[in-house]
Amino acid sequence: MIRIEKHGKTIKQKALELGFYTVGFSDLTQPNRELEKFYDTWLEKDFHGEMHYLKKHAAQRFKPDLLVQNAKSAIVVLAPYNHGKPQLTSKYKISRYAVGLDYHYVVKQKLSDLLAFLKTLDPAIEGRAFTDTAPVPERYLAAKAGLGFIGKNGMLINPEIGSYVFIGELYINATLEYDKPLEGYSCGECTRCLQACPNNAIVAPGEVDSRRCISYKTIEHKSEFEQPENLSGHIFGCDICQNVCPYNKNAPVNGWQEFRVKPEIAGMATEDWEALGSSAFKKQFSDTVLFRTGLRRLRRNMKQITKTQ
Ligand code: B12
Repeated sequence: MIRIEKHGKTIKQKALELGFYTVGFSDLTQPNRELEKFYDTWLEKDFHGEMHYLKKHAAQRFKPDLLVQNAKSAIVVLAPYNHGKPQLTSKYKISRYAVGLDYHYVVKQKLSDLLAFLKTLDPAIEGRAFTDTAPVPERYLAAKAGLGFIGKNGMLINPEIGSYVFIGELYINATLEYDKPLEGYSCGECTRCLQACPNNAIVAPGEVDSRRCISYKTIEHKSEFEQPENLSGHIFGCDICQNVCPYNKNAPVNGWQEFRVKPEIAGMATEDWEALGSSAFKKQFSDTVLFRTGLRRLRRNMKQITKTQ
């Protein structure tokens, strides 16, 4: 058994030095049946829509050993991306998390640096870095590590900086002294997010039916739209349920530089988007999350917005 409790402080300090806003430790060895049931029920209701990978890899999600041999702990971090509402030339809206560099690479790189640091403390440490890249219950682990609470919009909300944060984690084969969930924070009586969602995607506090969510419709939905869809002007992602959240009202604009709006995105006029060809798309956007979704879906979304205006 590898025990690194005595290095807990040093590890946290290193994570902050790397730029993470906050960091906490979660135990991976205690299954949470209630959480598993919540997830299974969510899938049974078909709330995942066409995201078949969520069902296919459901077993791995609650068996950390299937991702990292002898997984004992998750070191969970938050990477802020808030730079305020993106100032875009075009009428087409893009959510805040998508206007800068692709976070999968940016956050994973810093997590790899953290893992390299852990290995200097004990060469026997093995681990893997994730950020939206594997079947990991990221919001649950972040809440368990005391980094925030789950809001009615389903988001992990940090009471100090709100919810415009990515969650990342290292699964490692060593034990640590674990953090406790935050106490005393909640949404209270507030239901602004439930009311603001144009498609009523938040079907119950903390429960999102993806198929109704604009983020899902614009990014994950694969085929043409069968019926007129209200995308509220978004061609990629959606921030409505976060924009109205009081915890984000005075959220500091402390996003990482990498997540600043790319000039290529800010400067694109509506006509530029509509005329965008595949080679220019690749050249300008291959380092963003827009590229993963592809130009075909973006064009479909533009068409839908124009049609329903
Ligand atoms: C699939 C997915 C989506 C889907 C479904 C979203 C959803 N709400 O379930 C779609 C495409 C709609 C989506 C949209 C967005 N996503 Co997304 N998405 C994911 C992904 C890959 C899996 C989420 C999932 O499994 N959902 C199923 C539900 C059941 O689980 P969950 O949301 O993870 O967590 C719930 C449970 O854990 C439960 N819970 C927590 N603790 C406990 C404890 C107990 C005992 C119980 C019973 C339940 C419980 O509460 C949570 C909310 O319902 C994660 C990455 C990951 N591996 O986790 C990113 C992730 C959740 N997404 C993220 C982001 C940024 C977004 C968007 C903001 C992007 C955008 N601007 O368009 C929106 C937000 C929409 C919203 N309000 O949720 C971030 C969220 C960061 C944060 N602060 O919370 C994540 C964590 C990626 C990352 N690494 O940063 N996403």
